[in-house]
Amino acid sequence: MRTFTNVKDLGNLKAAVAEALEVKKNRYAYKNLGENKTALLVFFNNSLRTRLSTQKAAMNLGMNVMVLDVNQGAWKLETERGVVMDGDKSEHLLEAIPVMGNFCDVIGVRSFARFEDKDFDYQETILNQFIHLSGRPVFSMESGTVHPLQAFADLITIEEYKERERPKVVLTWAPHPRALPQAVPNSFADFMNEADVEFVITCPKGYELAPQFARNARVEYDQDKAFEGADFIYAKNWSAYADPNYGKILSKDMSWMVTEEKMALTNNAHFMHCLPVRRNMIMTDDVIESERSLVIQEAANREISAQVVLKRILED
Ligand code: AN0
Ligand code: CP
Repeated sequence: MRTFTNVKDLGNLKAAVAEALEVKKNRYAYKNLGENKTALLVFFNNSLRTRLSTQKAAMNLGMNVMVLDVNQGAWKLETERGVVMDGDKSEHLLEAIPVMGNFCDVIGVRSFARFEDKDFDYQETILNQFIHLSGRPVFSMESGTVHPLQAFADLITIEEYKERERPKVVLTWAPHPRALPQAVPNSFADFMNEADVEFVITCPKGYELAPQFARNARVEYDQDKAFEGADFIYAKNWSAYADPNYGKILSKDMSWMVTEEKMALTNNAHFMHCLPVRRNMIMTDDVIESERSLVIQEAANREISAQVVLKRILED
C-alpha cells in the first residue's frame, strides 16, 4: 500500500476486516516489521484519538514515531504557490514536505477542509502535495474530504457488534454550533457503500453529501422513518456540501438531536459517534451513556485500523 485515502486502497474489504480482527488478537506479533522505520505524523489541526491511536499502532509494529504540530513550534507554512511571502508565513510547504520526507519512511497528514475554496478542499490539495513531494507513502489522518482511518475503525466495530448478517446502518446528521467538515460522513459512506449492510443517510434538505461518496445510498429526509428498524445509529454533524452553501451551517434544528425517544424507534440499535462529541447537541447524555453506546469501543478500534494500514505500508 502506497497511499491510504479511501476504501478502495484496502482491496478486498472482508479480508481487511479479517486482518484487523487478527491484529487485534495479537497486536505485538509484528514487532520486527517496523524495526528502524520511522513514522512522521503531521498535524495541521487538533487531535486526541488520531494522535494517540496512530502512535500506539506504530509502536506496536516496532516503529519509531515523530509527531509534528505544524501550528505549535514549526515555521508557519504557506500553501499557495505564487504568493509573495511578505506576511507571517516563513516557509513554503513546497520545501517543507521534501525536507520532512528525508527524515521518515511513512507520513500521516491531518489537514482539515478550510471552507475557503471548495476545489482546494475537494481536490485534496494539501494531502496530494505530500503524496507527490515527500517521496514516502502517505496516509490521511483526516484531510480535506476524507477520514478513512475512522471509517475503517467504524466498520471493524460494526462487524464486532452486529447481531444479524446484514444490519441496517443509519448515518444521521445532528446539530452542532460550528461548521464541521464532511470528511467523517464522506468516508463513513464510502465504507458502508462497500460493506455488507443496508445503508441509509438521513439529514435535513441541503445537507446531501458529495455524489462520489453518497453514491447509491438511500437518502431519507424523515429522521424518524430512517431510524425504524435500524441496528446501528451513526450520528455526526457536517456542514453543507452543495453550492452555494459549501461549508455553511443551514440548520441548528435541535429536533435532530438523537434522544432516547428516537432510539426507541430502532431495532434496539447501537449508538456510534467518532468523537469528539458535544453532549446534548448531537445526542443526550442518556444515549451516549447507554449500554448500547459503542463510542469508546469505536475509538479503541482506531489503534487497530491504523495498525493494519501501517502494517500493509511496511509490508510493501
Ligand atoms: C472534526 C470533524 O468533524 O471533522 C474531527 C472529527 C474526527 N471535529 C471537530 O472539529 C469537532
Ligand atoms: N475521531 C477522531 O479522529 O478524533 P480526533 O480528532 O481526536 O483525532
